[in-house]
Amino acid sequence: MLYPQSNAARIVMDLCGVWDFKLREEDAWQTIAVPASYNDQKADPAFRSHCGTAIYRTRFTVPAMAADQRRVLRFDAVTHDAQVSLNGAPLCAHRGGFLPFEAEITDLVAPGETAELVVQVDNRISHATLPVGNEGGTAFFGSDNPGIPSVEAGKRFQGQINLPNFDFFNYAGITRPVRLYTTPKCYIKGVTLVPGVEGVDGVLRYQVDVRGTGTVRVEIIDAQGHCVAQAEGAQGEVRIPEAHLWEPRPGVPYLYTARIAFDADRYEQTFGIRTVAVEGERFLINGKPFYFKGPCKHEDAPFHGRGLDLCACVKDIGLYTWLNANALRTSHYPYAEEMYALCDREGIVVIDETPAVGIGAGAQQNPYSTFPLAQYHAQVLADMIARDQNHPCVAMWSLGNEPDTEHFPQAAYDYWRPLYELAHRLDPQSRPVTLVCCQNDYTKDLITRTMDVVCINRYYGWYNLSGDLKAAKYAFNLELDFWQEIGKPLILSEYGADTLPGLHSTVPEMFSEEFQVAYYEAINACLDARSFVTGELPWNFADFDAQQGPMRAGGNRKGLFTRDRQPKMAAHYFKARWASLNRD
Ligand code: BDP
Repeated sequence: MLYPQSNAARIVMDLCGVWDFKLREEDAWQTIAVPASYNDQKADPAFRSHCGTAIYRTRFTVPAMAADQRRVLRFDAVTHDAQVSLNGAPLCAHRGGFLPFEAEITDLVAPGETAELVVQVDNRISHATLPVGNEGGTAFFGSDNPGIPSVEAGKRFQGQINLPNFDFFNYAGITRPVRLYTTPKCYIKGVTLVPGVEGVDGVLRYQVDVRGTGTVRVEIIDAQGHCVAQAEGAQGEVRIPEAHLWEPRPGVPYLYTARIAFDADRYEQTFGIRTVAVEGERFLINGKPFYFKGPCKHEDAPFHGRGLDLCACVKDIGLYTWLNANALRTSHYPYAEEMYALCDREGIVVIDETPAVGIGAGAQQNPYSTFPLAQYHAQVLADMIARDQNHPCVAMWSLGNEPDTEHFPQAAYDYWRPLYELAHRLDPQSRPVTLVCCQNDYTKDLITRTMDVVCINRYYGWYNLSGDLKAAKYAFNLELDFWQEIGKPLILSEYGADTLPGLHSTVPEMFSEEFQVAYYEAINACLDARSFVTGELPWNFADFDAQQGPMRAGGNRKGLFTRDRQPKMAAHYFKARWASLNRD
């Protein structure tokens, strides 16, 4: 799905602002900011603990000058499910909170007319949603003492609760922009660009999906604004002589633009010329070994929750540069499209992840046969690839995070392997594909080892062997011996220690800033001794909000930065390490 663009042929009208909102049909309307999660916008605790549907309302006028154009309403993300109506009539519905959807309204609202737009959002999570909820189960952290009659009665008293099977706050609402955009009647519907390199030249295969009749013309514009190649036809190949490659930091993330004309329509799609491949134990970008350095993130900020905040995006990517980082995993869902555009420009390599987090975590029974998600998961994967396929920053797809792969290893294989194959089939660039595996009995796991890159989340020295870094190193090294035999590149895709800023100790003990540094020094020493390790992604970039529980004091505190983006000692440690680490 193309990102909305305003140009000589198209208009984009931003519908963001302060909308009407209510948690329940019978409530009075209140004010709410769009885009943003609704949960932290009011002091009322009902906003934070709400479970179920909530209602947004606004009015907009279709510009009279758009009379001859198609008019489309686009929602970049509504978390998690949305039902949209226009002037009281159902318009469209969408399942899943992290990908865009749109509906044409050309024949529904006349130019110059004002329409009422109502969006009902549903924040309920369950075994049938991505991310996965745990209805009827126990909280993600804490056993809830099963079997004690009074506790069981207390759980029944709690009534309906929205238990996440994941460790981030279940923020909800209209979290990304809502826009009305126009196109000519004959229009460009999709653009697929596949860059390649031949000698010193770039070769771009392209395909333009159009509606209506006309001729497609493509011009390739370099970063200085010069046309360096052109072609005619809805699909074909252009050669870009002596191409500048898109290189991750500290290279030059050079971007070209494909300027596309079709009848009266126009669309400009930026792209980079670069190749991505896995060879033996190496991850290659432009044929050169690439080592992933950079913390995993969340879309999370005070007040906004998971709502798009462009200033926070720029600030965060600026801090990646400050850290000498070159990579980011979009844990645990596809991020806002603006973030990928930023990473294209800043040279940050992205591992793009579906919202499949927590499938079967803590499962007593085979989650794959009990809660069939495969078809929906495949759809989400397809939509994510369709949305993000042209971004040069995206170097790998992640099918999901920390599913059960240990207790039902064959069922896990049968579930994830077709998704792996689907990702390769759907992506015209056939980028490497991974699945991020939970700390478990890796000898039983059958699927992780079949991925192009082995990604493992490990908490030796934190959740297990807690505080004992010598034992943590010993155990982690034993596991690394196992993976070395598999002969694939390995990324340590999460590792970390909760740390309270300002808590210091001369003897590094858990939760102190000194311990966080000592923990990373210990684990990194293991990584530095293994040539098949091809990346390190500390957990997490910044402290982030999570469901309350006995393991979470003011959210998850494993950030290298605080939630308001001030560095802990570990941020300085990684800044120095990544400045001198030379593993590419
Ligand atoms: C990992 C999860 C991540 C959590 C992290 C933690 O992938 O979402 O936040 O543990 O516990 O298992 O900090």
